[in-house]
Amino acid sequence: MVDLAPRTSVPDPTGPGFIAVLNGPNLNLLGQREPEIYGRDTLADIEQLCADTASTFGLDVRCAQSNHEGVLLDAVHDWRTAAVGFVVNAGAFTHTSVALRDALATTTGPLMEVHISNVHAREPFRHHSYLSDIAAGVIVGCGIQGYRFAIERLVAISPLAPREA
Ligand code: CA2
Repeated sequence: MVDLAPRTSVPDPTGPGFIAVLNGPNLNLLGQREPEIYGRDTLADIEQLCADTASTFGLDVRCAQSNHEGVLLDAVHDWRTAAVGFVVNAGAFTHTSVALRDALATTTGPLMEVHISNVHAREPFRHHSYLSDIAAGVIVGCGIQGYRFAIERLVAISPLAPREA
């Protein structure tokens, strides 16, 4: 049976603000295949890195990964007005999904698009993104460090981020 619940590994926070981290199809397989492209880190490593990075700014994370487009849409809808910002690696949906783009265009906080690999050095079909022109920034080819950079950038630019008094 297909499990349509998003995989979440970081519990919902009770704190004042959170960064939403969305990962798309097949990213649950990270660390198991194609290490020459994606490295050896796992999805759990990414989510822990995001939680650690966000915590340095007094923020929590809510993480979701799904292989189902509609599940990712539901996560965006659930968090779209509450999240300080979104870090999204939509995987192959980056190159195909107008629906995910339309959902992400409704968020209150900014969007950072992340790709572990340098999509521009790969096949031509990976060069187009339905998300890049609605994103505040795009980080490609930096491995899982890109997620950390994306959170640092969201904190710098989001009107919903905590500020020094
Ligand atoms: O580089 C990225 O982060 C991508 O978003 C990864 C997607 C790909 O479709 C995008 O073009 C670029 C694919 C993720 C697949 O992940 C796997 C992990 C391990 C083994 C096989 C696939």
